[in-house]
Amino acid sequence: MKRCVPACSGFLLACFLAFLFQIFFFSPISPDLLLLPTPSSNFLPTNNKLQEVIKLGEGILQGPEDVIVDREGLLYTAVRDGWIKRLHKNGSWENWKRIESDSLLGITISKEGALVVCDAEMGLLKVSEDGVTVLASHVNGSEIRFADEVIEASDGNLYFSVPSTKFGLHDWYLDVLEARPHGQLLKYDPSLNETSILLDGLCFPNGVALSREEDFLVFCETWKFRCLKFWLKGNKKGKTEIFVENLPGGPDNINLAPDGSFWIGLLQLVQDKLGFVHTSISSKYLVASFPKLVKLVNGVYGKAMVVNVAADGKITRKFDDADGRVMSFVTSAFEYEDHLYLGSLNTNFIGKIPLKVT
Ligand SMILES: [Ca+2]
Ligand SMILES: [Ca+2]
Repeated sequence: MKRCVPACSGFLLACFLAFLFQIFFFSPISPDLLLLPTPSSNFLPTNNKLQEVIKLGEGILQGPEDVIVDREGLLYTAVRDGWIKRLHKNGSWENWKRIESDSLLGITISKEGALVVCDAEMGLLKVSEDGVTVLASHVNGSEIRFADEVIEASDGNLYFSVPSTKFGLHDWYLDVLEARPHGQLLKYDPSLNETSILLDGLCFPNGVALSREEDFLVFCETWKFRCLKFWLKGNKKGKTEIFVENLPGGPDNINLAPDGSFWIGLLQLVQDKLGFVHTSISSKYLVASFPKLVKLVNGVYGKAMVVNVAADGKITRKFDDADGRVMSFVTSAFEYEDHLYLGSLNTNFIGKIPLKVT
């Protein structure tokens, strides 16, 4: 019995060392520290307005990540089973086109009326009545694995984001835990059928929008809690500057509003009280090794928030669901005819709220 004690403790010590070895040397991440937003006047009070949404298409839309309305008033969204569905003005839903994919993300409408779709496996796709065409699948010889959001300029150029060249859509939270810049902003030029890298080394670039005058792009760096401007015209052409920072959540998709402001879906990236994980390298190693811990730390399923940011970068309005009772993981907000349409990766409907107080 006495001889068993040192043998047992030796065995336990060996197990513990093997566990540590596994966590540190076979980790999927090589982490850096992450700075979380600091409470400020940017953090408008909680109003739980997103608990009052009208639910569109409830039960038939699994994870409608993005939403857009075309000139005729048809509303489009792409859902997890690969269907692009559209809502007619008379209130009926149509299964419009299907793509063999569970990873359709951002969508936009092109001038010619086609839908441009980001797919986190195949790249940038064009979907029209004629079918599906791959516009961009490679850049500089590398596969585009995680296209996220796209916007078309009036000259036909498409600007789109790749949040991470290291992690895919289903491992996106590992990119947050790693907190190193693996993202790109890309441009697809249809006249040359060519894709190029505009910016590299970005911190999870997600939503992309154009200003009303198309003089700059705004793109969101999710785990930097900020959106940046990339100038397309004028004497700052090619330069990048901060549009809005220290947002009260990680910005996902962004859409231009009719008044020139922007609507941004904000993600609660960390569960309340678990922020310390992002400021401790060893905690990051530990969490990244266990998918259940990753899910526990990730806060996106517990809250929803959208903000309106004026063209000068000031946050003017905020709607939220502070405990995720009706909506959580709201990724997108699109304004159309005085209503806001809300996409989410964790609902089975699109939320709709009136913007004018009657
Ligand atoms: Ca979009
Ligand atoms: Ca997105």
